[in-house]
Amino acid sequence: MLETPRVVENGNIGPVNSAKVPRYSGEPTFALLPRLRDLETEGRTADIKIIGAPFDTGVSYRPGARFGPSHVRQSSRLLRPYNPGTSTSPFAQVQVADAGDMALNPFNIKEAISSIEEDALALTEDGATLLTIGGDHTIALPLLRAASKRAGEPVALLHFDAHLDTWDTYFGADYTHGTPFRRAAEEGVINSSALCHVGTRGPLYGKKDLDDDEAFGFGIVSSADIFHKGVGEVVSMLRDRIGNSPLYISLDIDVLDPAHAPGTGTPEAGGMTSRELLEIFRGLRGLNLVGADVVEVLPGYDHAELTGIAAAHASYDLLSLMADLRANA
Ligand SMILES: [Mn+2]
Repeated sequence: MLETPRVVENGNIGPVNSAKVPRYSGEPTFALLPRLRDLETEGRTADIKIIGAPFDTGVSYRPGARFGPSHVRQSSRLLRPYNPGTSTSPFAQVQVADAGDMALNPFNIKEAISSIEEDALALTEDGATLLTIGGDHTIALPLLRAASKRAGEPVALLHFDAHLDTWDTYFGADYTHGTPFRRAAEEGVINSSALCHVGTRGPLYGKKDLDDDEAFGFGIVSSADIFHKGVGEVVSMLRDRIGNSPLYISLDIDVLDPAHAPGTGTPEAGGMTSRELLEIFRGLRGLNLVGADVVEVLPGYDHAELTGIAAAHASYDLLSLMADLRANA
């Protein structure tokens, strides 16, 4: 690491210095941040860790999210250290590092789910905040289990997605990318009074899908609501619903319109723009964000890095919220 010139502010080791090394060269850690293992070699650790979860054995339609982490990292090379959207320098406020990828069994969903929970707990043992890049949405269940264990209570959830992901089973399978939030509700790892889907749209199997979902405690701010009410009103509704609860944000990139994120597993027309998504995130500043994931990026269906760039920027704004919260704690 010492031979790579880096931006260092407030004693925090930041991205590769792009005035000295062009951003398209070298290994693509997220936002060209240091690797966690390099920091640990120097006896340091990180306040915020970015971890890849390359797993897509839970998908029902297009496969390929196992290649999401490496694609989002590659698409994150152009991110710069200062975020004008929040007027903060997240990588200077706290130490942020790329922790690499989890090693997940592609032939055994239950084993992979257990591995994700164990790895998430190990990475947060020192109090770090975790941002996980998937992977299909199956990974949210073990991440929510770990987040609620660390929080010591069920966590609030803002779930950005075209879909509810509270279905029961698919082809008899309990653990899929369409069922994580029903399982999380059944297991009691999410706070039934502080749950909301954001950006949902598209056809359902029937009205029962919505009735079941409501019974678990979920509110819905649909994609149409965002269009009709606007970002400001949506933000204030979400803030009211979440309050001061420990909050987990799960972002399925298919919440964006396919025009903004074509490279995803189950695309639906009529989604929000990436501008709306980033502005909603910025409106959540100060909420007690304890963890987040960004899932369902499929490079095989992406074009010109559209989806990868949207996921990288969404991740950057989530990191900005986490860094600001920790710096002002
Ligand atoms: Mn999903």
